[in-house]
Amino acid sequence: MTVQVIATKPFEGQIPGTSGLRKQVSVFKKPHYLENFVQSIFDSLRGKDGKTLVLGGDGRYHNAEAIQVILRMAAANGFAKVMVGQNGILSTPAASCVIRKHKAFGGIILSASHNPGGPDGDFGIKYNTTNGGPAPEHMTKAFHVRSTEIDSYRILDGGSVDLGTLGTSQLGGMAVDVVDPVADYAELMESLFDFPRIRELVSGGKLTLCFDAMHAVTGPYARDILVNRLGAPESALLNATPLPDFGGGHPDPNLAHAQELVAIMQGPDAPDFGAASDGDGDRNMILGRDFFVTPSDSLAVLAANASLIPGYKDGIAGVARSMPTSMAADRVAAELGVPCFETPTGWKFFGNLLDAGKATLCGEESFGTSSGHVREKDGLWAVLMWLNVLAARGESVADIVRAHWRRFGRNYYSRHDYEEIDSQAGADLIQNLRDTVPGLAGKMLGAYRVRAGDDFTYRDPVDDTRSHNQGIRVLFEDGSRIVFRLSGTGTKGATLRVYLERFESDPTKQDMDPQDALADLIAIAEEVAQIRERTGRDAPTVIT
Ligand code: VG1
Ligand code: CO
Repeated sequence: MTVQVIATKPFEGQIPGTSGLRKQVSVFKKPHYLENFVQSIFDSLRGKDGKTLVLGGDGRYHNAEAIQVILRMAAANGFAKVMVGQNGILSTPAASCVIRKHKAFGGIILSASHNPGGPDGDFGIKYNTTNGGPAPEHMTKAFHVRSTEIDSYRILDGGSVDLGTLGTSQLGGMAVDVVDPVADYAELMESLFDFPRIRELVSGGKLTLCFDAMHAVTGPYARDILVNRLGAPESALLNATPLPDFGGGHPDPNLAHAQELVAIMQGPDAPDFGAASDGDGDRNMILGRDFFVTPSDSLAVLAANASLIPGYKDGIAGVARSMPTSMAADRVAAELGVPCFETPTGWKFFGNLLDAGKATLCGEESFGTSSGHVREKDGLWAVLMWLNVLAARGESVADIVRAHWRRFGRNYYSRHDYEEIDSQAGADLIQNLRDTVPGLAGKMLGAYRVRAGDDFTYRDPVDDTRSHNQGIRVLFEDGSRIVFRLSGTGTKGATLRVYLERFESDPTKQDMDPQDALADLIAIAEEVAQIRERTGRDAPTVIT
């Protein structure tokens, strides 16, 4: 086997978004497309020679072929070893765990997360650094810059690795270690949570549960942890066989896409606890019997109850949430006397806070929650955290959340997505808001007085870097907010996200349907952004 240097030309648009480079499979399958981007990553890394790379993906269509290509490229680019998940599988949080545990140089995760898969679906690639977390912005920008000037890539001229068999083999001069994708991760989970206590409830049926893996990567993880280690019956798992096209569905754990689970949780024999995870296993949806826990509330509830959990019994250093995530967690942090950080959307912004020990728990409204145990959001971690809270408190999901509202107040919250709108219309809508919202300060919109309007800029408190244009905010005097931003993970047209939030301190008014509670703000959002006129849409495509 020899190293080949293959001539190539740049592709336009190899720009990583909120979470890596995501494109349709048909784009990734163009000759040299994947290779160009992988070489752009490798060319941007300093000090990788002789080091270990972690490699795996969510098992979607094109995963296995792409892994073989990346292995041959890693061998031709100076890595000493690649640790690859068996059959090319590693969930996003498991990859983060493996990088950290084995002190790897970094890792490549193949996933388009919650985007559909299959020949007509999406594919994606992201790079994680030595701390196990997504590459920070200055690195993703460097990958893109390199992709615009690339003229060749390096790859072995042959050789493939049997990904089905655990153990070490050689590829050119590089070692390839095929590792169990679940073992390290499951061990980490066992170190954080009270498994004997949870097992006592779950195996005896005192606490019934249903977990929907949505035919995505978490199936094997859920079987090992929930069934084998915690004694839940196999029937507690739904769609636990990973499929390359996720069974044709959207592997996105929300009320719109996890309908099978939602129906079970609303049915007459609903279990006590329901949960789902996404394509690459980093998202979570938490349900009680006929009860939906918004991700923002979930973060707040977990922060308030963290001291009940073995891994967090000494308290938390701080909480961090993405800017559009509701401010429910801020109230808990204030009561605990710890800081609450507000970051831009995307997990890469939590890394510095976690590395510096400033935050312990992090969350996003988009069904993402995690802690300092890894540097990614972690779907099954959130499930186990909730199960441990349920075991410790002996109350139902709904009772715990309602009691939380009574104590802290309720942040009514919803996100309205307008998917696949015209890209130019989306850009114009945001530009118009950028120009006009600062002038709204002091004005009345309906019954709400505007305190301020801006386009969010983040200053990282650890390294002082700035990130601009992270979302248009309309902030009202009573603490309500409307946020507008364009998605950075879609692959077709543009997706407008509108985030709505209103605080309710009156316990007698905390049990409304969020869409009713937010109706005034929904109308104001339409008025301020002229959504109908600019996008031609009179309703969102997805409401979460
Ligand atoms: C979305 C979510 C964001 C999340 C990102 C990646 O990004 O809003 O909170 O971090 O997806 O999640 P955007 O730019 O489309 O709003 V995942 O599970 O795709 O890795
Ligand atoms: Co994901």
